[in-house]
This record gives sequence, C-alpha cells and structure tokens, in this order.
Amino acid sequence: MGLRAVSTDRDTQEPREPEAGPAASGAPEFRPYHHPAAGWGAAKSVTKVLMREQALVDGPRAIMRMNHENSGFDCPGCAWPDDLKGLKLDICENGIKHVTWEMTPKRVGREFFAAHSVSELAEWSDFALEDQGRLTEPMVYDPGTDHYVPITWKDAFELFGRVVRGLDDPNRASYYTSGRLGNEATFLYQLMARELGTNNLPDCSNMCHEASGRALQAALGTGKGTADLRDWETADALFIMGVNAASNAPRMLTALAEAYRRGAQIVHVNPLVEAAATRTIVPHDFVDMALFKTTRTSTLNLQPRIGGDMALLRGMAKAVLEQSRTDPRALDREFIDRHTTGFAEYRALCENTSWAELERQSGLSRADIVKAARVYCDADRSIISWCLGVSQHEHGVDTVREIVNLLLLRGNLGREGAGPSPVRGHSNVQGNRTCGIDHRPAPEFLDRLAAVCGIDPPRAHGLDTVGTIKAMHRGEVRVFVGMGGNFALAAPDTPYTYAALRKCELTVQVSTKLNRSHLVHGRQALILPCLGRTEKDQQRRGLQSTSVEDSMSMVHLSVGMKRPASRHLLSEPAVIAGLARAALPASSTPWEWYVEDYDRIRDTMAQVLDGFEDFNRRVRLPLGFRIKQPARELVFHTPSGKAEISAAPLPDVVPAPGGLVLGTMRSHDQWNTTIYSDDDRYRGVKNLRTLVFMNADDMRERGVEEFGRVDITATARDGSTRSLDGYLAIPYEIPRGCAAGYMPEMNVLIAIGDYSTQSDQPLMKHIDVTITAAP
Ligand SMILES: Nc1nc2c(c(=O)[nH]1)N[C@H]1C(S)=C(S)[C@@H](COP(=O)(O)OP(=O)(O)OC[C@H]3O[C@@H](n4cnc5c(=O)[nH]c(N)nc54)[C@H](O)[C@@H]3O)O[C@H]1N2
Ligand SMILES: Nc1nc2c(c(=O)[nH]1)N[C@H]1C(S)=C(S)[C@@H](COP(=O)(O)OP(=O)(O)OC[C@H]3O[C@@H](n4cnc5c(=O)[nH]c(N)nc54)[C@H](O)[C@@H]3O)O[C@H]1N2
Ligand SMILES: [Mo]
Repeated sequence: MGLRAVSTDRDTQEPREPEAGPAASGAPEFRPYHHPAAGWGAAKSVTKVLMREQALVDGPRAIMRMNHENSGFDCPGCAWPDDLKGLKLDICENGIKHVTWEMTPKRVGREFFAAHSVSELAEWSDFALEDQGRLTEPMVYDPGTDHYVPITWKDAFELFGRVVRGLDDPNRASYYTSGRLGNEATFLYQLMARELGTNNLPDCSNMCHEASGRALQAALGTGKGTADLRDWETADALFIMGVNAASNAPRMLTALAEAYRRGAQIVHVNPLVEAAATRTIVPHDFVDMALFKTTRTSTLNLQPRIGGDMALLRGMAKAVLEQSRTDPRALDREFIDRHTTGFAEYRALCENTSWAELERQSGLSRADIVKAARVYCDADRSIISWCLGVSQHEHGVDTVREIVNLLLLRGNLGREGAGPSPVRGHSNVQGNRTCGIDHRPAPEFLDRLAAVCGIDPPRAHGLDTVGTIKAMHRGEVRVFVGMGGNFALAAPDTPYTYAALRKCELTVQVSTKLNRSHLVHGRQALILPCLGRTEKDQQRRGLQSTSVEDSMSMVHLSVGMKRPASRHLLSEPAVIAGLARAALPASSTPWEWYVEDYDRIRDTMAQVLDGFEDFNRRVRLPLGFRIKQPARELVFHTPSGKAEISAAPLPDVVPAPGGLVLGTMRSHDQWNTTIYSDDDRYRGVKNLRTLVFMNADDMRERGVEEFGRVDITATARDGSTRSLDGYLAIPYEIPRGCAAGYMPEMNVLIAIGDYSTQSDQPLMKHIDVTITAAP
C-alpha cells in the first residue's frame, strides 16, 4: 500500500519505514467476522501456509509429533500448557503456522548476502526479510562493502571475545533474551553474563508480563500464576481479561468450550469482542469438525474502556462487599482472617469509591459491573486469567494486584478450580525467568549460583529492555547480544531504538531467520544462525533435548526431530559456550563439557534452582513435572507471611477531551514481529495492516469515513510528539475514546520515556493520541 510515512520530532528521524507485512496487491477489505473461531476456517488457513512453505509433507508429520508427552518437541507457538491427557491432538492453527515457518525449505546463504547490501535489504518489508528462509552460516558485517560476509564460528567467537575483553566495565554489554530459549541455554546464558560481571539481562518479559510477575510476587510471594489446567477443567467461573485467545493462545478455546459444556460461566473482559468471546469449533474434535458443530465460549462479554479493568475489578469487589451485608457467604471470612492482610483498609477503600467514579473510569455501567460480580459470587470456584490487555499499562501492577484482591475475598486460592492464571507469551518466557534471566536477581539465587558454579556474580541490579536502549543511546552500553528475538522492532520508539543500536561497537544476533535487527546494527555486527526447536540437536554424547516451562509451571522436555536447516548451525547452548569461552578464556566453568551432554547442565541447575531437585529424572516423566508453587499450598513468601491485599488508588484513564487512547496489538496472522500476511481473519480484515480500529461515533465526530485516511499523533509524557500518517480508519465495535492498531508498526508512536513507573514496561496498550482526517 505504501501509505506509511513516519515523521518524528526527534533528531533520529527516519523519513520512511518499510512495510512490516507483505503489502500484497489486493485491495483492503473489511467485513465483520461472524463465523466460529478455529474449525474449518483455521484448517483452510493452515493448508495455505503449508503450501506456501512447501511443507505439506513435513508439516503434518511434525504436527503429529508436537506437544506429545516426551516424544516430540514443544510447540514454539505459545506458552499454553499441553493437554493433561498428553495424546490429544491439541494443536492449533497458529502453532502449525509457527512450526512450518521454522521448517521452511528456503535458505539464506552467503550468495544471498553477496547479492544484497544491507542498505538495500533495509528497504525490504519485514515479511520479505523473514520470507527468505533459514539462516545457514555465521556472517559478519563488512563496512567496506556494506554487505554481510561469511565468517567461521571460531573467528566470530573471537571477535566477540576481543570486544568484550576490551570493555572497561562489564556493564558496557547487555544480553537480551527472547522467550523461546530453552532452560538449559538460558542457564548458560545468565551464567556467562554474571561470570563476566553484569546483570544486564533484558528480556521480552520486560515488555510483556513484568507487571504480572511483580504484582504476584508482592501479593503472594510467587511471581507466577497458581492455577493449572486441572483447575481450568473444574472452575465454575472463568474470567478472561485482555487476551485475544483465538489468535494468541488458541488452545485456550478448547478449555473454554469444555467449560461451557459443563455449565461454567465464562466472562470476557476486553474493549473488543474478540473471536474467543463468541463460539468455536473445537479443532481436535473430529465429529464437531465434520458436523460444523459450534460451542459457545462465552456467557458474558464486558467491554471496558482501555485501561478500565482496575475500576471494573474494584467495582466487582465493592459489589461483593455490598452483597456480604445481607449474604455472609459472599465473603470467605475465615480465609480472609487466616491467610490475608490488609482487608479492612481495602474494604474502606472500596466503600469510599463512588459508583459514579467506577462507571466513569471503567466505561461500564453499574448494572454491568454488578452482573459480573453476581457471576463471581455465584461461583464456588473462580479463575481470573489475563494477558497484555492488563499488563502493558502504567498501572499494570496495581491492576493485577486488584485481580488477586478480588480472588482473595472469596478464598479463590490454594484450592482446586481457583486462582490467578496469567497467560504467558513466548513458549518459554516463564522458564527464562525461573532459570535466571532477571536483571534484578534475588540475593539468595546469586548466593547459590556463586556456591555451585564457583563464580562471583555481581550484586547490583542490571538493565532491563528500556534501560538498555537508553544506555546504548547514551553510549554507555556498547555491546548488544540478542539471543533470539527481534529487538529493533519489538522495542518502543523505533527511531530512537534504531539510533541506540547503531551507536554500539558490536551487535550480535543469534537467530533462525533474517530480520530487522540484523540490518539495524552496530559498527561491527554478527549474525549467528542457530538450530530451531524442531531440529535434531546432536552433540558429542548423543542427541540432546532441552526443557521448557509453560504458563502453568509445567516443565517438560522438547526433542527436535528434523534434520537441521544447515550443517553449519550450532545449538543455542553451543553458541553461548563459544561466546563465553572467547570472552572468558580463563574461566573454570566447563563450557565445552556442558555442551557435550545437556544432562550435565541440568545437574548443575538442579543444585542452583528452587524446585529443580532431581531435574534429570523428573523432566523425563511422561508429562514432565510441575514446579512447586508455595502460594498454591497457601504458603506466602511475603513480608507478612500472608497474602497481602493491596489498596492502590484508582488511576485516571479517561482520555483528555478530543483525545483518544490507542492500544497496540497483534493481528491473527502474525507472531510478534513475524508477519505471515496482511490479513486479520477474526477481525474481518484483509490486505491491510496500516489501519486503526475506531468507534464509529469517534470517526463521525472527526469527519472520517470507513477506510478514510487519518493521521495519528501521539503525545508523550514529556510533551514530544510522534506520528503515523496515512493510516486507514476501520469502524469497529470498541468503546468511545478508544482506538487500536497493530504492533510492531505502531511502536514508532511510543516514546522511550513512556514506561510504567510500577513495572518499567513500555505503555504499549495506552498511547495518548489525536486522530484527524488526513488532509
Ligand atoms: N499467534 C500468535 N500467538 C502469540 C503471539 C503472536 O504474536 N501470535 N504472541 C505471544 C506473546 S509474546 C504474547 S505476550 C501473547 C500476547 O497475547 P495477547 O495479550 O492476546 O496480545 P495482543 O495481541 O497484544 O492482544 C491484547 C488483547 O488485549 C485487549 N486489550 C487492549 N487493551 C486492553 C485493556 O485496557 N483492557 C483489556 N481488558 N483488554 C485490552 C485487546 O483488545 C486484545 O484482545 O501471545 C503469545 N502468542
Ligand atoms: N507496540 C507493541 N510492541 C510490543 C508488544 C505489543 O503488544 N505492542 N509486545 C511485546 C512482547 S509481549 C514481546 S514478547 C516482544 C517480542 O519480542 P521478540 O521476542 O524480541 O520478537 P519476536 O518477533 O518474537 O522474534 C522473532 C525472531 O526470533 C528469531 N527466532 C525464532 N525462533 C528462534 C529460535 O528458536 N532461536 C533463536 N535464537 N531465534 C529464534 C527469528 O530470527 C525471528 O526473526 O515484543 C514486544 N513489543
Ligand atoms: Mo510477549
């Protein structure tokens, strides 16, 4: 479409951005979607992808091996847990897309880089870059010709080692992780960083669920959810907040359909009515598929304004408390007295917050809020689940704590069918944190790492994602290592982040496919290609497996089964060991010995990490093992030793007059920065990504018609402005004052300074904008 033009008032201005999606020639279409989620639409879409990736034979074979007890590999698609029965064909359209994306027969070899300069590739769309296929050998940037040229692994490691050894301070380097790195590689990676002397370990959860982790830690003394799949199967009420499950956690659809069939209540809380909030055809149920039998996946949909969740939750708590005056069973007083602190203060706070204010802030009527509270009170067992719609806000921590508050009022913790249940993002993002990726590590963890691994880890906190970008911009961080992911595009304030990366002395990207982060690089740059999760990992002592942890704290093995995309690929643990040895030539850590057999890494991890005792044996149990969750047993590692009810003030989330609040999100056909097509099937959009969903009245007020061109201008907290011009407006069922569009394109609108003071997460779901008809 070529409509996208970027302007910014910063010195780092990049006049035009290439498209993210393929920008195919078809005309944009919008037709509201009225079909069930998953089912045949998904099957059709899968076939299209398999054909495009020429994977019709290998694809289905791989899918049969995916998520099957310990005989297959873990789906790299999302962090939803595997079905407890293990053998169900519980797979989804987007998982299949994701797997075949990795298995493509297309290759990016040295000839490719010889034919295209970096400046030329920088003009390509993100879709086109990844579409070239799998990276095959290590490459180094040659500034003389502006091309990437081949380099041996040995020389690549030595280049890294030389630069890192030359740094005057280990904190001049920062080591990013994207959440698919397996546990064993994760452990080695943090060990390398800490042995080098830094806690600069930014990761994608700094943009994702940092708020959830901090809130749960403060409230319950554990950074994770406590509910597991069995709880999902027995809950009487499920509250699904701020997640587009049909696209981003599609296997949840099965859980929702099963819940509906057994008579459970399912309440969706989302400014948009997403496909998961309607009905589905259970994809692995062949009878349903054959008969087009749909099952509802919702009993109540509430559409708060963006950021209105906390007011809704507080309103529900207020209604519960009001009901308890006549119906003592509305509260679990015994649970509150025995296991919690802060109840009296919280009750006073709820009582003192007026319904008028709760209605204004949530964008919902009192009647609707009370309706949700009734569902909650009528249910013996409730689970509240959430994702980015809740976490990526200024007050994300407070909102997650409010979720916990509400659960605690009725003792929905530490028993079957109940509890908080965040939906995590990347397939191993939770495992990364468990295994040591944390820029603010706990002293007890460092003590054990020091004792077991014989290193002297730094104690000062390191840099997270935003901190790293700012430090690179100031020239204080000069080496950036990306262990997977696509940092340049995933991070906020795109031009600022680009400028920051370009100031580095060295950028290293460990990747499977070509992406923007290879083209936005430091003075020196390396592309290090690695094995994907579907591939056989052969080391000196045989075929290796890695472990991952899902959203519900289950740890299990993942074994690749495909021949590697190239014989030059190394596994992630091997890449890390090579980097570490070069940077730490005198290290007494047995890097090479670890890589020969990952059991050895696991043996060390078992000594360092809580809950990993007997790791090698337990991870080989048919479904792996569940990391112990103290809060689940009503043991709270909090200062009071109890679950702590919070009493945070209600934030003001109402947009200024004339302004709108814009949230960024994924389309159905993308995986974070990987764009499969310009379609968003469940939202009824075809051939268009440069769009903004708006309320029809807000459009009318601005004289904007369907597909009318608009300019979007964001105003940051510091008053600076950023804009996207020539986007097309789509009238959508979204509350007034709210608008939505796609990441990563809209990252140009998010100022680097606009991150939550509670979680340090960039405000990816809350951008203050004005939208005007384009002149
Ligand atoms: N196929 C696929 N699967 C994925 C991913 C992918 O890109 N593609 N990404 C993975 C990753 S890393 C993650 S973190 C997850 C992300 O999973 P999601 O959290 O579903 O990601 P988003 O697309 O950002 O969608 C956010 C949802 O929150 C809603 N929302 C926005 N603002 C608010 C609000 O203020 N309140 C409420 N209640 N809702 C709001 C939006 O309407 C949208 O439905 O998915 C993971 N799974
Ligand atoms: N505006 C806005 N921005 C956002 C978000 C948002 O909602 N709105 N969401 C944020 C969230 S939740 C997240 S998690 C981040 C995502 O940020 P990242 O995790 O950094 O980005 P991805 O797009 O998942 O990374 C894709 C790249 O990973 C590499 N890759 C794939 N598989 C492997 C593998 O097995 N090993 C290795 N080494 N590399 C591999 C490929 O080269 C591919 O190009 O984006 C964040 N950015
Ligand atoms: Mo994420």
